[in-house]
Amino acid sequence: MERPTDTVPPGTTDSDQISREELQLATRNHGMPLEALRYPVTPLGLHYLLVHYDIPAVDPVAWRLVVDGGVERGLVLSLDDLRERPGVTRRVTMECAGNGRARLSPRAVSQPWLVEAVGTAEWTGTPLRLLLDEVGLADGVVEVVFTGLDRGVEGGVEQRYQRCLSVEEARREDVLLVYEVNGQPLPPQHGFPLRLLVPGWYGMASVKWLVRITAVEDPFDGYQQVRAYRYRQDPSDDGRPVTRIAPRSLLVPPGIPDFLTRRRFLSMGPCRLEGRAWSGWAPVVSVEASVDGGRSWARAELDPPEAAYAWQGWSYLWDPPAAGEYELCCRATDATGRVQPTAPQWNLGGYADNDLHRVAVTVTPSVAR
Ligand SMILES: Nc1nc2c(c(=O)[nH]1)N[C@H]1C(S)=C(S)[C@@H](COP(=O)(O)O)O[C@H]1N2
Ligand SMILES: [Mo]
Repeated sequence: MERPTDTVPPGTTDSDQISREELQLATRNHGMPLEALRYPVTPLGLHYLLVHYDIPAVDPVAWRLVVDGGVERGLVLSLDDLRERPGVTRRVTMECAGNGRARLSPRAVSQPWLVEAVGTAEWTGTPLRLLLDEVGLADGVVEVVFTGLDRGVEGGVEQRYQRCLSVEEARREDVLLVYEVNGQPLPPQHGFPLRLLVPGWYGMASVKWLVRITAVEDPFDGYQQVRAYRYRQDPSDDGRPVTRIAPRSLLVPPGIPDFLTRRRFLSMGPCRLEGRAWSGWAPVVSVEASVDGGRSWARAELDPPEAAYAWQGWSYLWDPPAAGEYELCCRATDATGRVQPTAPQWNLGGYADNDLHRVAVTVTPSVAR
């Protein structure tokens, strides 16, 4: 579904051209090259990256985490204090809420993701819940606010990057304060020395460069909570908050790419299409593949989930009947019945656009070497 009216709301564009501002964001941040879908755990450096402002340079010796607000016993913790607490490692797929944004029309002028803002990592940290139990939340506390060290101006508002969770969500046993990824200390760009990890939610909830956790008795009204990350149809609409990850599946583009267009060339013969599928709401229960742009579908083989919030592998054996042009796509359904739509569901910020991943392929009698 394209936007039903022909007006272009503020902050969006209907131009086919990517602006210099979008390019500037796209060169600072980066997606996961789709061939990296082959790895169950994304090698560091291939995991997608999204940084709103600047990457802070943090001295780990001087760094402290402050836990304050409506708590019985406030705490100030060093990195060593956190590392001495009970540790857990979880395999979690993270995806940016703006993934798919650049395919919408009009599109929000922001990080212009196509489909590649995703990655899966082994995150190690200590459960937030244990820390909240230790400090003791006061009776009237409704939310917990997480503050990053990074500062910037967004929508005309100077701010630190901040997000909140309800007490219930913050006390989920799988929410972690993370200091390692794939067995190494967090690198600067992924939140060194400490980040929040909220499995199942879009990436904006997992605050990086964490310095403060504050229990609050009034709903938090920070920019990233009440202005950004809302599903809205027009700027006057308060919208609904963006929370969990909608189901999506991607496929490893088969064959070899054309350098500029990335159209694929594949020689005749059986080809195992493969990819990954995930949902933050529930496990994926089926993936279907199509080789005719979504007109007809066949059930793919789906691997069982390896961890509660990690993507699942899928594959489909395709034997092209003839040389020619094909459009491959895939579609995931999760256990709640949520399924990927065949066309975008438009919203102003370009969030959670999980319509089909389409890959154009030319099947040739043989590939030139
Ligand atoms: N402090 C802080 N935390 C942040 C952000 C940020 O800009 N600053 N970006 C958020 C967004 S929008 C996403 S999608 C994820 C990206 O995490 P990654 O770069 O480690 O993949 O971090 C989130 N946490
Ligand atoms: Mo994001």
